[in-house]
Amino acid sequence: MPLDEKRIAELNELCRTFRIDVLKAIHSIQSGHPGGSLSVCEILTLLYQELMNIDSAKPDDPNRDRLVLCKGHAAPMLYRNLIEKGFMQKDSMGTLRRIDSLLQGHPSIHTPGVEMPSGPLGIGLSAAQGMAIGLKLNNSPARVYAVLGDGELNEGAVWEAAQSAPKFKLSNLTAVVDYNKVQLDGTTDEIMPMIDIEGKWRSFGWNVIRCDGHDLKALDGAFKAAREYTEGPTVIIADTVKGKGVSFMEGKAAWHGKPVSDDDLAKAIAELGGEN
Ligand SMILES: Cc1ncc(C[n+]2csc(CCOP(=O)(O)OP(=O)(O)O)c2C)c(N)n1
Repeated sequence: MPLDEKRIAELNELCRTFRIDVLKAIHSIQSGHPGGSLSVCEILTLLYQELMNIDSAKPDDPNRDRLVLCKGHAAPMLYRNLIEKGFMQKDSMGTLRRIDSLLQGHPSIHTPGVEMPSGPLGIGLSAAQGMAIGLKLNNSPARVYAVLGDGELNEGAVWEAAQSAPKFKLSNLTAVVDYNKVQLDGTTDEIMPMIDIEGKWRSFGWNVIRCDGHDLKALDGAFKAAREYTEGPTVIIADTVKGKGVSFMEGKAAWHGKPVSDDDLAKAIAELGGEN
């Protein structure tokens, strides 16, 4: 069933509050990655809050869907989603990046709901592929999602995995590229031009879908098409904006890994319609 307008409005409202909560957590510890957390908000929120078959009461269910956040630095948005699904207590966001916290700067296997540690870019798609092969061998209905950054595609290891997933006809694997066109210290065009991002994946044998990565309806349609494609893996190239939702962060590499000051937080919260 496609999402109805009421559910889209609810999920958009969740996204708005998740953005605020993530910025508050990064502000609180004065460390973290705001830009890439905000760009991946709708992708993660739609998957975790609507589409994925996961239950925090049954974290080891062999048939649960899996998600690998390959761009691990966007961990705060992952954590906020896991908290909403009941994997951790509501107030855990305030412990982000603190010593002994479950919420480390990059996803750890010790964090409830995290399927694969990440931080070093380039390794996640191979891990997701291994999960997809295992599930397929077990005839499991579970699906695996790998969420990558576009700067992450500079890593050669991504393309080793991209090359072999079609060989194994992994129709249970969906990669999503958070295509915000900005990396750590510049635009993707400046650092390592993609030239033809869709053509690259297609030539490796993937089913390629392109959509607006902030439009929940478009994303929902893309995930549905991925589920219906049975010949092999699908990649969704999701056009996004780094820092989405906060005007002074949007499209700026400077907000890749910059702490949020008191003033920045107040301005961001005002724009997002929250309370300081
Ligand atoms: C192997 C590796 N090299 C370098 C880094 C440092 N690093 C962290 S994020 C980042 C840029 C990633 O850009 P992108 O994938 O576009 O992330 P997004 O813009 O979505 O946040 C880099 C180079 C890393 N984490 N791992």
